[in-house]
This record gives sequence, structure tokens and C-alpha cells, in this order.
Amino acid sequence: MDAASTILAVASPPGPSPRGLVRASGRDACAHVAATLTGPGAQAIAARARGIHVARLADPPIPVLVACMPASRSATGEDCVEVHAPGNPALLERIVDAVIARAAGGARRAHPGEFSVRAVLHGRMTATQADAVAHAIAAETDAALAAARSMETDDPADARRAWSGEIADVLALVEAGIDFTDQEGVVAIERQDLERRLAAVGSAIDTALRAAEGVERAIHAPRVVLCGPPNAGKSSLFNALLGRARSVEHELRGTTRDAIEAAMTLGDGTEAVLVDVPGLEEAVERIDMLMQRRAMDAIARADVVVACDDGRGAEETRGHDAVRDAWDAFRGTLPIPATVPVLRARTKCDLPVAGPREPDHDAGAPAPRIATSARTGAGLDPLRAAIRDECARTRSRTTGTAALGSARAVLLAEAASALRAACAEQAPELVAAWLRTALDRLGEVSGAIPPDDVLGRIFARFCVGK
Ligand SMILES: Nc1nc2c(ncn2[C@@H]2O[C@H](COP(=O)(O)OP(=O)(O)OP(=O)(O)O)[C@@H](O)[C@H]2O)c(=O)[nH]1
Ligand SMILES: [Mg+2]
Repeated sequence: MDAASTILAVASPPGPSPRGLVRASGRDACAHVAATLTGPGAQAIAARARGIHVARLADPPIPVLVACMPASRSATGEDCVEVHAPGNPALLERIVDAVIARAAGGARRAHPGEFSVRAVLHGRMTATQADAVAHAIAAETDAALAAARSMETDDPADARRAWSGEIADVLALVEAGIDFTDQEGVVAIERQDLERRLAAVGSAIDTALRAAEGVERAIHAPRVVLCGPPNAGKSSLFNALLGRARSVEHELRGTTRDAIEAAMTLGDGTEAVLVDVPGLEEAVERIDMLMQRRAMDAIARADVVVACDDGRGAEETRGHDAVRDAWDAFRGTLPIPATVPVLRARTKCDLPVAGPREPDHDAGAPAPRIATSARTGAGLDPLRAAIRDECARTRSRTTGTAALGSARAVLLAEAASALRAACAEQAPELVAAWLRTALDRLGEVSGAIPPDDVLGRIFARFCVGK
């Protein structure tokens, strides 16, 4: 991450909107942006005058508002310029390109999260605050947003100061031991005492990490995708589970043309993101292929899949083995990772089934099917309960790694493992080195600047423009 060049990005959401935003940050950001503007506002920006200026793009000559925030009182701690222009995506990209072209090597497009990296490097934001930003961006449900906000306020800074104090005390004793090794009879700290004190701090950190996992759990709501053939009643089931008409249902095949998401309460205080997708079928037309792509992308990101089938296809008349084979073959065509649970729902159970009927709960069938009807409400509660159970199981499997994705958790986990490493060493110099590492990581949670590799891990999940 080179820190010298000016970085630029479109910072407003993709797609057309009434207003859009291009953000620039860097030592020469004011000069580079001003070079692509005309009018008195452009001169004020070139002169780094703090404030909102009216200017005109040089090409096309469209009026824009420009917020000029010179260092160090800016979000990133360096010169920061925001161009507010009509929210036409092509125009916003053109502004970025024009600045980069005029800057002749002095400006480039920002990497994901790079504005936040600069804010941390200039002491404008702690890694924990940056983390709250990342989580707020990723939040898909109200609970997730609330959890992201609580990350900043719930930060156990006092506890961290106490851990650091205890580690620093132990470190001082270990170092005293190193300094006085040639003086007989001086034992600054007994091995047993050292291990006991470090283990106590380590287990306090582990407890805080488990609390961080709780926040991660709330933020990364599991994604439950309803898939199946066209007209299987997926959208109707989606609406019935939500309790409101969010997705269009219709007797025509191919009604749903995009992945539609909505937050769903699971009844145990947690939430999932329920996803309705286009019916799966062989696609010939380009638009159909795009719809299939949407469905496949949603399925590939699923934490739980609900395979819907109204039992009125040809399979039903062919007996259990054929059903199992057809299901295995069908599942094989979907991008479902082996670890993702698949629930099977028989939809429209209020309607009679043509031909010999497959029992809904038969050990010989591929997986028990839950009989549901969006029309009568039958089977919705059992399906909700099954979804809730699978989400709970999925969470307990994935949170360990998810929690390590957050800045605070990365730093705390590394501090705890440094303490364990310290206990495993015999040579006092190495014990001291590990204790210094643990102190560094704890300090970085509340403001000290983490080294490059740790920063890289923290900001990898950010989007461009943040
Ligand atoms: N009797 C009955 N009809 C249902 C039920 N669920 C859906 N239908 C009907 O089945 C038809 C298709 O329903 P949709 O929910 O749009 O099906 P879909 O799977 O989303 O279809 P696509 O989006 O085209 O893939 C509609 O005419 C619904 O009214 C049900 O539980 N009982
Ligand atoms: Mg549909």
C-alpha cells in the first residue's frame, strides 16, 4: 500500500441516483482535483481552502459542489476532496479517470478499504472503529446494524488496559531476570508464577473473544435460499414465511427474475436473510441465462438451501428410487458446497398429487420432505423450526473463522496466542519477545497502528470508496 499517491473512488452506491460522490485523498488531492475543474471554486480548491465550493467540470461543463477538507482535519488525516455531481455512473467514472489522467502518475484508483487504512495510519480512526465501519457496510438486517454500532460502544477498553498492565508487569520481571542473571540468588519471577499470571490474562482475552463472536453471529445473518423448478411455489412460500407479499407470485412460469432478499425472524431472537430466486431450468435465451446466473450465485452463497418441489413433476409417478436419482442428479448441478445443509419442502400440499405419491417422511427418500402450503399455512411452522435448527448448526460451525475476520478479534486472538507462545518458551529473551508482541497487539486495538500484514487482513473485506 503506497501512501504517497492520491487515491480516488466513486464513493456513492452503484447505479443511477440523483447525486453521486467521488472521493479523493492524498497529499496533493486538492491540486489534482482542482486541475480538472474550472471557475473561482477551482482556484479555492487548488489553494486548499477549507469549505464547500461551487465549480464546474472542465469536461463536460457540468456544475458540481466540492467539499475541500485539508489535512489534518479530514476523515483520512490527509487532504481530502469530495466532488458531489449528478449521480450518473458514467459521469462519476469519468471524473475519476480525468483526475487520474491529469495527475500524470500522482493519482490512482483506491483499493477496497484504502480510505480507512489511511485514516488508521494517520491516527484518525482506531482499528476497532474501522471494524465497526466494515460491519455496518456488511450488515444485512436491523440486528446486524445494531450489533455493528455496539462494537464501538461495547469496546472493553478498561479490561484491555488491565491486561496490558499485567503483561507489562510480568515483562518487567522477566527483563529484570535477564539483566541480573549473573547475580546469584536473584529470581525475578518464578516460572509457575509467570505461567499462572499469563494464563489468567489469556483466559480473560478468550472470554472477550467469545463475546466478539456473538457480535459476528448477529452481523453475519445466515442466508437461506429457496430454490427449485419454475412455478414450484417458491415466491409464495417466501411470502408466507415472511408474512407479507414481498415477491411477486403468479401462475406463469418464470415470474421471479432476480434474487430477492428479506430479513426473516427465526423466533429465537436471531435473524436470517431469506432469498427467493428464479426457477431453475435449462436456459436458451440470454435473459434466461442471466436469471439462472442470479439463482446460481445466490445458491453458491447460501448457508442453508430449501429445495422446493410441488410434487407434480414427472418424478412423482416414477417411484422413490427414480426420485432419489433425480434429486441427486439435480443437486449435482447446483453449486451447493458439501457442508451446506439442504432442506426439502413439498409445496402446495393442499393440492392433490398426480400419480403414486411419495411419502413426505420416508427413510428411503433422499431427505424427509416437509409438506407445506402457502395457501393454508400448513407446514410453515415445522419448516421455520427446521430452518432455525440448521441456521444454529451452521453458525456454530462457522463463527470461529468469521470472528477472526474482525479487526478486534484478529488482534485479540494474536495477543492470546503470543501469551501462549511466551509460556511455551524457556529462554527469558524469547519469553520477553512474545510478551512484547502481545502488548503491541493489545495496543493496536485501541489506537496504535498495526503492522502492514495485520492491516491487510483487517481491510481486505472493505468495499472501494470506504
Ligand atoms: N393451491 C396452491 N397454489 C399455490 C401454492 N403456492 C403457490 N401456488 C400457486 O402456484 C403458482 C406459482 O407460484 P409462485 O410462488 O409464483 O411460484 P415460483 O416457484 O416462485 O415460480 P417462478 O418464480 O416462476 O419460478 C401461483 O399460481 C400460485 O398461486 C399453494 O400452497 N397452494
Ligand atoms: Mg417466483
